[in-house]
Amino acid sequence: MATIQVEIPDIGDFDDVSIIEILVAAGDTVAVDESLITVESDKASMEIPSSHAGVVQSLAVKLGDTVNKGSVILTLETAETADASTPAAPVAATPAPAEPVPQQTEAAAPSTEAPAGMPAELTAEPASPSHIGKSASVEAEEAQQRLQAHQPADQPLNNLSHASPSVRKYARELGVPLMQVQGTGAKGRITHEDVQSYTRAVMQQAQQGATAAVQTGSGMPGIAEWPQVDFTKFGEIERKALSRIKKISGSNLHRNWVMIPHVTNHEDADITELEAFRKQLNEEQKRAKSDVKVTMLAFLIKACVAALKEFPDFNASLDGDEVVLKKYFHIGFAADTPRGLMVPVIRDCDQKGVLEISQELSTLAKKARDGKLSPSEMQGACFSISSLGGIGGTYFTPIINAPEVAILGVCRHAMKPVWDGSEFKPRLILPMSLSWDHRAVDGAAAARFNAYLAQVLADFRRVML
Ligand code: CAO
Repeated sequence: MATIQVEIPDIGDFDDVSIIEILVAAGDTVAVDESLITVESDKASMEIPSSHAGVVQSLAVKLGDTVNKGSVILTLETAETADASTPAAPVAATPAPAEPVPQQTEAAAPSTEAPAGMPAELTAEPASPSHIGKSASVEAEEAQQRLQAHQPADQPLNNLSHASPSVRKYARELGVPLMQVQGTGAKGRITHEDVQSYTRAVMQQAQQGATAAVQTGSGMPGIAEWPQVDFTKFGEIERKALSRIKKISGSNLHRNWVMIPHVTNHEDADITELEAFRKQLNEEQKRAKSDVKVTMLAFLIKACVAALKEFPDFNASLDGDEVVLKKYFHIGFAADTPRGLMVPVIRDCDQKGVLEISQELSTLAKKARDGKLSPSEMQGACFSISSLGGIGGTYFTPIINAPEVAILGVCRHAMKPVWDGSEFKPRLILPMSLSWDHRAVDGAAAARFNAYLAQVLADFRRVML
């Protein structure tokens, strides 16, 4: 243990500089190179870093004091043996009125991310190497050049901000453009509080904008405001609150539709033999007094598992610059319930037969309709199917259920004349629509997926391949 006095080091051609910031207090633990105070001359401001690590015993200076080389800043208790007094570490000068420049220390860094709504060109610059050894005038010129790069054409270059290096560092880390901050300190100096107030105001504005955009569906540049209509002018109306599920699924669907580049490929599957087999299976189930009823959806789930195995890019999720390929086969299915749309998930469909899947399908569909699905029964899907077959329609565009990359929509099958090369034959045709995320897969893969799926449904023995 040793007690040392940390002094102002040789700071070059600067005499009688004023202390404009004290960055530590008695009892603080400081690391080597951690800034202790900020001093300012009429040419530049600079932070004085600590030469040693230790605990601050007492401060020998106060705000506004004038100091020179050798002035004692504070007394430090260190773990090492040292001379009774020692100058602080060497420092680099920062021209006072200039663009923020990186410092050597990492003090006071709550976040490195720019707040939402900040223009990208005004966010933090990557830190550059130390400035030690450069003269204040060279730094001033470099800072001026950096400033020019960011300066909007209509703003005069002499409109420079007045702030200490630590405030500049803080602003840079938050992505705050200092030129837009109103200084409330002495002589208009920008303080930490000014940077915080600016950030708070920008965040509030961004939040208000986002809320308005969600409520009106607009707020994006170039998109017209949502029409505000007094419907009572045109006839009688009734207002009903949206159900909780409608609100949740609505905002998820909106996000997925807006954020995923959807493409939908349509395909017809000949399910003549499969439907005959399904009917036969249900007869057998009845005779066996089983309560399991098999619908086309159970076969579709098995056929989709076969297609996902064949085309693993569809059994995937995007995660930043990576694709997550799943080795499991959990399939979600859209269920229409009185409260709104829900998507229960049948797990490990590759390990289950059509009868087991049918059983689970009807249990989960009933639970969905009764509002009894647990969150875990709606999680973990790799791929979803939306079947409107029991209702009607031909083709539609299902919305992908993020973070999945594809969804299959099927409509009502119909008997159609199909040319077999010599004559038209009546065949039962199932219309299918596959929506896929163009970031994850491309059109050729989607066409192959659909063609394979149709082949499997036309000859279900292929599921075993
Ligand atoms: N073509 C013709 N008939 C079909 C068919 C198809 N593709 N698919 C099912 N059917 C028949 C069934 O065989 C059944 O007929 P029977 O009663 O004569 O046997 C009838 O339609 C009703 O089937 P179902 O709907 O009860 O069962 P399912 O397994 O086909 O579907 C479920 C279950 C939960 C998916 C369905 O009830 C449902 O909710 N579908 C709506 C999904 C939805 O809303 N999608 C849109 C999402 S985007 O808003």
